[in-house]
Amino acid sequence: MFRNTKKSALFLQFVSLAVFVALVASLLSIPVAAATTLGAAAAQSGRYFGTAISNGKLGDSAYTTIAAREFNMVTPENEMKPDATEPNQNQFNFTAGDAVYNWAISHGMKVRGHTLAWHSQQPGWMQSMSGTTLRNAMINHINGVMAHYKGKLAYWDVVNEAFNEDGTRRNSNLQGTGNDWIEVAFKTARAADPSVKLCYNDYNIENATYAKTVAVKNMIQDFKNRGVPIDCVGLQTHFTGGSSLPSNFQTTLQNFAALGVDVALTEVDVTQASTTQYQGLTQACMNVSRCVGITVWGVRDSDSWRSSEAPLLFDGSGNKKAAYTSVINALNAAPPVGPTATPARTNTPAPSSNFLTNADMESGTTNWVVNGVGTLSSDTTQFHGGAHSVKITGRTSAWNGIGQNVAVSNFPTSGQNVTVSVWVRSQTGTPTAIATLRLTASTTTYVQLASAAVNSTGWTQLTATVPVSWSGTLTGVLFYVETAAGTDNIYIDDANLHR
Ligand SMILES: [Ca+2]
Repeated sequence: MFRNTKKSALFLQFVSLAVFVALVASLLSIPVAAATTLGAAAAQSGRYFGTAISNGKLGDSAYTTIAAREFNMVTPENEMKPDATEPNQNQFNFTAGDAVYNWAISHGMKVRGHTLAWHSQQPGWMQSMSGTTLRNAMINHINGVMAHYKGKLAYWDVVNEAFNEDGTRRNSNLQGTGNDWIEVAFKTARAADPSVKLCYNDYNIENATYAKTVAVKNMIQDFKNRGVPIDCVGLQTHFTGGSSLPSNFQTTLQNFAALGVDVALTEVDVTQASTTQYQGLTQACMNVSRCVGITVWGVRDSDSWRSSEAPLLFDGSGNKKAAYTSVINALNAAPPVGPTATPARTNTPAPSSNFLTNADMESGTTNWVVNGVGTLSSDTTQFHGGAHSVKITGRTSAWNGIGQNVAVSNFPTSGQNVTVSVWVRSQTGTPTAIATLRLTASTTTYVQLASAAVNSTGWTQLTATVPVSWSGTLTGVLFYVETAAGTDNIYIDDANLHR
């Protein structure tokens, strides 16, 4: 067991020296060596740099060599669109989507899913549908595709391009099913995979005062106000001659971020790859703390849907263009993340939507899990709201309880406050109920959120706002309700956990 003691001691000396050097370097503000790839440069400030990847080009080694070297996020260019994933109704096909996904994962990259509900690139059978039939087909499509990729993706573009340039809704067959189709899509998506961030994606929403931008902003504000789940906005950022980088681009990003959503540039390409526009769009993202990353829509100019305009960062021969240099320099100049970095956010973010799904327990025990030992059941004799609660019986330890795994992505930084509210009732007795978060990072941390004595004659609310901190990379979050010293049977209902 102690065979490696000497090696360990040497290693510790090395670590001590490295820590000392890093400390001196930080005290003297010695710049860190600039990263030499787009992905590594973006990662220094906690962001990603991605590209669209086409399954048909994965056999092109010049293409895959650049993509594997430069990027750390992948968006399948066409392979997860509705016509690709459900070519015949209720017959799903993930062959091409999986090929891109597997290529990305095998190269250490994350994946943005694109896209679930869109007026374009619908399969033929869907194009001819309308009304309730289409609405149900959309819901079934979201459920079918998201089930396949459940827990695997970083983001999903749930809805794509739903607005006209004048800010009205696009007159699509989906819009024809009712104005609530977008929120139904997002609610369906949240229930299908609570672990993935859900985005609205559109083009020509880069200018803060443009009617379409304002309309999307108003929709997100409305969703936030009413608790419709939405986590992010994708600005496609296709800059053409008639639609180039607006001077208020950073304001646009800040306006969206102020609503409590992540923002991302999702499909960037620029006519003739203008260096000033590429520098400006990158800098705007770096200046907004919730701008989480940039994706260019293709690797080389020859891979672009606008290839005649040479809009990307690599030429057709795979050479880095001047725009590449302006982008990587802006990425490298962004303040690094870490304990010494100054938070760029100055305003308090808007409250997030509820991290918990089936929070009213009206869908039985769906998404609720046992922490430790016990049995969950959907109870119709006791409920705080609706007609159901979730009950746990058979606990053998005080820490056993009713829990739900929460997406790590809901906790972007350590030290933020979360607010909890959950209603609890005992079957007998008056135990003290405790709402707790178990955080899995470099060590496991338990954060007691709220506690109260509960009883069998009524419902008691546990509520509080508390900071949540951990060290290292957060890999798991479990919310659960236990009792302090006993194995009581308890009911919970109407749970809410949000930032
Ligand atoms: Ca209920």
